[in-house]
Amino acid sequence: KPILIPILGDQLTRSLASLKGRSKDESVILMMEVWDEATYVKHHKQKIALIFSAMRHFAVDLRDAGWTVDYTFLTDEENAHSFTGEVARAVERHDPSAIHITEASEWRVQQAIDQWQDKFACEVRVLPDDRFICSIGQFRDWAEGRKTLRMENFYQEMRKQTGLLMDDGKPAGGQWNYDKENRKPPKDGLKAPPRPRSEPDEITAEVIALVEDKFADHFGDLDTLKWPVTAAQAETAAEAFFNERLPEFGAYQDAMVHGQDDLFHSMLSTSINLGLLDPMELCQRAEREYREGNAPLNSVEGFIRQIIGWREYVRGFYWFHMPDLESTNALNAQRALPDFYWTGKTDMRCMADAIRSTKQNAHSHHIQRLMLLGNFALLAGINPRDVQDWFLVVYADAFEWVELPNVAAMALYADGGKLASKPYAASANYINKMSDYCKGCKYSASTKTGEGACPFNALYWHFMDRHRDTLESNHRIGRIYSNWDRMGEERQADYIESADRFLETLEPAKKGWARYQD
Ligand code: FAD
Ligand code: DLZ
Repeated sequence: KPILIPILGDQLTRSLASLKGRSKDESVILMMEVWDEATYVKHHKQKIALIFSAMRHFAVDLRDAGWTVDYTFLTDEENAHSFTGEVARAVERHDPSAIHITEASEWRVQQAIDQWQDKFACEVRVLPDDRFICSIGQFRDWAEGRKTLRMENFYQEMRKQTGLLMDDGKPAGGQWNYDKENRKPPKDGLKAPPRPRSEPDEITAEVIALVEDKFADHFGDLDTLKWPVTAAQAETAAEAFFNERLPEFGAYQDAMVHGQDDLFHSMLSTSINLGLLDPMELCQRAEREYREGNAPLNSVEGFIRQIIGWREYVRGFYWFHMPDLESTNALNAQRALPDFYWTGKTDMRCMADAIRSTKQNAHSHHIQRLMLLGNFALLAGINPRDVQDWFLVVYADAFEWVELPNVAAMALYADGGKLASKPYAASANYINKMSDYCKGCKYSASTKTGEGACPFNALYWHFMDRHRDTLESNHRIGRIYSNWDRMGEERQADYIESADRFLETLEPAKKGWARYQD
């Protein structure tokens, strides 16, 4: 009897835990395109096409390597359209001695897998996903009993554990974190070398046609799909990043430039999340670039921090706080998501550009996600459920384990400060400093209230004022209230009225963008 090895859409790694040590002759790999996964939210068209194409390419790759792969296509007539239903059908077909699966990255999927032992007569073995450097259990051990969880402390542990950028037990260059050297404003005409684009082959073209046919009313452009769909393509993309963009990555990590969608970012998140690239190998490679003198420490440390710091931290945080994290709303934000998040129709030039990139590329870079799209939602008091749905739908790299902590906890402070020490709230001043958006905008960044003022200005003080009870005691933010108090009642009222007037103009999103059952 064979061992049945289901491989999920974000487990496309030859050295996956459930494949390690398995004999090709005695294993059947099961891969499943299922309606339930393609529609639990109405994913961006590119995201579905990317995942299906990468799955189909991986199945070919496994077969070429001698594995037996049982692959369910979305259009197969008998498709049960859920993971559990498809595993049940495969159990009938193959009568396996056991099912071995690598733990799911998402809570929702793992909940279903946890039922399998009661459903199926054979043994069900769930293996830890060792593509992550810190296991779920290790994070729990680290987190339990701590009064506050902070990425920086976790990150230092990860540096010590991995030995990355360590010299005789000390951080390379003497500091753990070069964040202060990651905030260079963009100079005029800042441009990065273009990244390699993976042109669709026959498999991808077929998938694109399928998505056009079955998911026509989902958000996003499809003809611009250029994400790597194989490990080899992802490797080409990584190579170009290390050779051409890593040296400037650090300095311009927080910069935003109109129409420059990638800047010096790696654009590797889809490949890492799907399993096409190994995060630890990428970090080792980045370190080599530093040791060989090809890239400065602020770039290399910044890149490594994003991966063994933030990426591992949010993953551990997600499992530590699920399922509560999904419904947390510490600031009691109740406003509906504005329609312009879907249409891009707003006079705020920065928001329009970030949404355009989101629609066109199924991607926007970190600082656009955090300090534009997230910041606006935070200041305007958009309810976390709507914002989470939007972020889960629109990005090709969005899987709940990484999307939810970034959105609910980092961007919206909906966890009340478990992840971040203060809300990432900013007015137009920040956006103007870190981007070229404000120059060509209908609104003026320097005008604080009234006609023509950038909405971020009044919204910022509206937010601070309405959450004073919660935020004033926060030592990282509390002192801004003395600025507020110094303004006097008339000026304060001006800010509040300006923000209220703007908030009244926001049209709530039409139903049906994010979920079928809206
Ligand atoms: P780079 O800037 O080149 O960074 C290198 C790598 O570091 C990324 O590929 C990614 O793997 C990792 N990384 C960087 N920041 C984070 C972070 N905050 N959390 C986890 N990993 C990080 N990332 C996702 O992969 N999926 C998401 O759904 C997602 N949603 C986000 C939502 C919000 C509100 C915010 C603020 C951030 C979100 N991020 C998400 C993190 C980050 O924005 C993306 O990983 C990054 O923009 C991907 O582009 P890149 O590969 O060019 O990243
Ligand atoms: C996101 C997604 C989509 C759209 N479709 C599939 C699919 O048909 N089959 C599959 O195996 N995975 C898919 N995924 C990824 C899963 O929803 C999910 O993110 C992973 O299984 C992680 O738990």
